[in-house]
Amino acid sequence: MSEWKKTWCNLCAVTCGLEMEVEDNKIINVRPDPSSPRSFGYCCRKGRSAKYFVENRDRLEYPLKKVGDHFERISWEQAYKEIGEKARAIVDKYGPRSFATLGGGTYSLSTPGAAMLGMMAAVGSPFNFNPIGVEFGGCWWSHGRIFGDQGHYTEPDDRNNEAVVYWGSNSYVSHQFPNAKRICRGFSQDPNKMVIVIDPRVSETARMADMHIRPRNGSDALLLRALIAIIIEKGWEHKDYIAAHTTGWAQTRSWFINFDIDGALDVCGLSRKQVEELARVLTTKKWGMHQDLGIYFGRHATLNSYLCLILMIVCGVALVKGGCVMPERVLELPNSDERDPKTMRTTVTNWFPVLSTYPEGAFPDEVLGDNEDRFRVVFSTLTNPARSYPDSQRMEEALDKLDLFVAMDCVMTETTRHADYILPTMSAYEANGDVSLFSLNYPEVVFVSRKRVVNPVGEAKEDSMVFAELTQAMGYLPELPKSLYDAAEEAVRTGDRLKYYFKVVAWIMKTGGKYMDQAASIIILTLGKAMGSAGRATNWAVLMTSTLNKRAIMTVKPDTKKHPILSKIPVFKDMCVMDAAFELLDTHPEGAIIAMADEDHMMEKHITHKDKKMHMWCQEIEDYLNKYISPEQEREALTLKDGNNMILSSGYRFEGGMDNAMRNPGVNQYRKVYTLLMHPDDAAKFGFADGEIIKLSTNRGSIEIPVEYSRRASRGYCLMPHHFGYYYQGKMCGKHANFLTDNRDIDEMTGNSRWRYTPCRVEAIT
Ligand SMILES: Nc1nc2c(c(=O)[nH]1)N[C@H]1C(S)=C(S)[C@@H](COP(=O)(O)OP(=O)(O)OC[C@H]3O[C@@H](n4cnc5c(=O)[nH]c(N)nc54)[C@H](O)[C@@H]3O)O[C@H]1N2
Ligand SMILES: Nc1nc2c(c(=O)[nH]1)N[C@H]1C(S)=C(S)[C@@H](COP(=O)(O)OP(=O)(O)OC[C@H]3O[C@@H](n4cnc5c(=O)[nH]c(N)nc54)[C@H](O)[C@@H]3O)O[C@H]1N2
Ligand code: SF4
Ligand SMILES: [Mo]
Repeated sequence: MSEWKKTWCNLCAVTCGLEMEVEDNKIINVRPDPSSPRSFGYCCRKGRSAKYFVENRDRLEYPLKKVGDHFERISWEQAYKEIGEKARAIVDKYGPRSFATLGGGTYSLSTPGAAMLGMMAAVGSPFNFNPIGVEFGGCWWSHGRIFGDQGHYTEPDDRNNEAVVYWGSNSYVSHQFPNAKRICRGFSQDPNKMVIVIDPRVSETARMADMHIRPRNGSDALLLRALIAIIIEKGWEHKDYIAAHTTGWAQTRSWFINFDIDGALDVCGLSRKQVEELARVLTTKKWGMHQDLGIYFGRHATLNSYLCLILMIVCGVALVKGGCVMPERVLELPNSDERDPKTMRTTVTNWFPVLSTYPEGAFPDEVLGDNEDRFRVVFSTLTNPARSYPDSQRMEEALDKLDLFVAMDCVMTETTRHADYILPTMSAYEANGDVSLFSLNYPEVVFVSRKRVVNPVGEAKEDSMVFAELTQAMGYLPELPKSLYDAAEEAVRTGDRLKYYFKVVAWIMKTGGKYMDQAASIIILTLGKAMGSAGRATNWAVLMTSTLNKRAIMTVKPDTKKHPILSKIPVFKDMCVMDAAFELLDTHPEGAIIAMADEDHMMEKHITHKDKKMHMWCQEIEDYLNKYISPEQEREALTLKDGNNMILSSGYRFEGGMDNAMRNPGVNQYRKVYTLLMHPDDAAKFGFADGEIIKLSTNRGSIEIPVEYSRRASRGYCLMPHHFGYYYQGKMCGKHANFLTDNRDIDEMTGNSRWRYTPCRVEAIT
């Protein structure tokens, strides 16, 4: 007998609601969940193929220890004892700088981060690397400077926008917001709305655009500077808005005065008429912008993200209804400020964090350096940096050099292969309670506590539990008192979790606050065990400490019968509200709307500078503009050199691939997907036949790959996917794009990889 169960897709940040048909503990069918308040009965092809993610013949079932050149099965007890002792001895000898973590959360699974951050605080190391540093560094740094907060970023208000600009984003394929296909199509078909795409090639999204601007690859900085200069030249900037809500406009304006607009547009390969029309539309319509990897992984990534925000402000659409809004967050990470001398920088490359995360390109050099306190102990989870970080060769060399590398995953990967210990963790459909850091609906704040769909394989544990138990094994957390375990049992029995909460707080206070940072682990070890789920307990802890209620936007009301007194006392009312939200989610596997963004007070709520103004001017940006962004310099910088004859997009999204999570080749059965997309004109120029296997080289390596004639590529710009180069059942399928990339080819300001602009050489195999 089969049964349909509700869950949320784990394959991208959107986390669509899914229903899975389960028989004999196997997922046999997947369909979108119409009752999902997140995605309203929508899911994409990856979501429908989610069973390929779970069903993988390389699933990890038991803890493994590397012995010589192979792995041997060991018990969890042995794993914890050995890892705990070794890790602690190294950290004690070389100091906290020798410790780092990779991952800790993906776009769709974020709970493990709580216990992991606790462990890092205990060690005293801030060095974490994860997708925030991979892609959002420049964008969120810019938000930090302009709005004062790195953790909330602008997205289109697609219900009320008159136009949506996709800048360097192929959302029709890659999504990144709920119902992407429906929304792109809806805008495209509505005569009163516009889709504007800024992308050098005819992507699937560009194909449905009302206006498609095709700048030369890598020339976005010139385009942005010229576009804003045109707006100012015409006097089209929104003067009242700027006067009311910003500081620093006079200085910022000077960046665009006397700028050689025509020279710049000539390098971009665009006509002034076309860009003036874009400027006219942007200054007369309410629009939202979704920027993505064409910007984040492009040349001048941080500058471009910054100028996109300046553009929004100049047009008067930042933080206004129908313009660019900021979705609320249940979970928040601490902001970072590199100007604060207390912010720790990496030892070798001197990198700073953005929103508590360091740029991934720095990692290999922080291990391969010969300083005493180089990274020596690394724990990784929910990531595959041996493929997903730039420069697979250097990354693998670094992983091999570590004194102790502990990797967690649900499958054997190119990263786990380098570990001294591999710890098996559950897949999203086996764990309970997981959530996504991202809450992408607007104005609704939709949250979930993902429910178990199938039973875990072998001895797999939840990531959060492993971090909590390892923190104990490393001696950073003592054996907890029986009273806390009893209180947790009672909380589960009676449903009164607040009493338990106070007991935990009291115990932490009794120890002089020493274990404050370990609160998540303490809750996981006690309440998590009592609930039978570390994820659910973390989810509850996350809600209890969320700032949502302080923003006065919660729609969930506390159960006043449950806590007749507490629910009336302001400081405790927050907790009662958030606890009620947990209860609501616990009984609604499809998720629930727990709060509504305050659309009428966006600036007040989301600008955290004391003066509640947007700070437009920034010294670093001014210096950078002066140093690099002129037509002459850019023309020279964009000229191919060193024997290179094309630019490569090292990675792009197609429907059947999901970063490194879709490893089972079954998902792309009967499709030819491991190819280099090349414009037929280029292919003809080089004399390549469609399907011909050619040699593709960069300064870091060479691979062989079949050419695919495609009008989705643009002249001079070829694209290869980043979904290959995995071992499956011991055999490697294709090569990963990161065999060709350089971890030092990163944005100078915040360290994003330049993966959308990799100079390369294509040639026939002789
Ligand atoms: N199917 C699928 N969907 C996914 C993923 C996946 O692996 N597979 N991954 C998810 C993740 S983690 C992310 S971050 C998102 C990313 O989603 P996207 O950013 O939409 O993904 P890309 O395919 O890299 O598309 C970037 C676009 O930028 C364009 N571009 C390249 N160079 C330039 C340039 O110089 N200037 C401009 N303006 N544009 C340029 C490219 O032509 C391309 O159309 O996708 C998510 N969704
Ligand atoms: N060249 C190039 N490199 C890129 C990109 C590119 O466009 N080009 N894109 C970059 C981007 S935008 C991103 S976000 C990163 C992503 O890169 P990473 O952050 O490293 O994430 P993934 O590659 O998706 O790896 C996720 C890992 O987590 C495991 N995992 C996934 N779900 C679960 C689960 O539910 N349970 C358990 N236990 N394990 C799970 C998977 O098995 C996989 O090994 O890659 C980046 N790398
Ligand atoms: S859009 Fe993302 S979350 Fe939704 S079904 Fe596709 S992969 Fe899953
Ligand atoms: Mo990403």
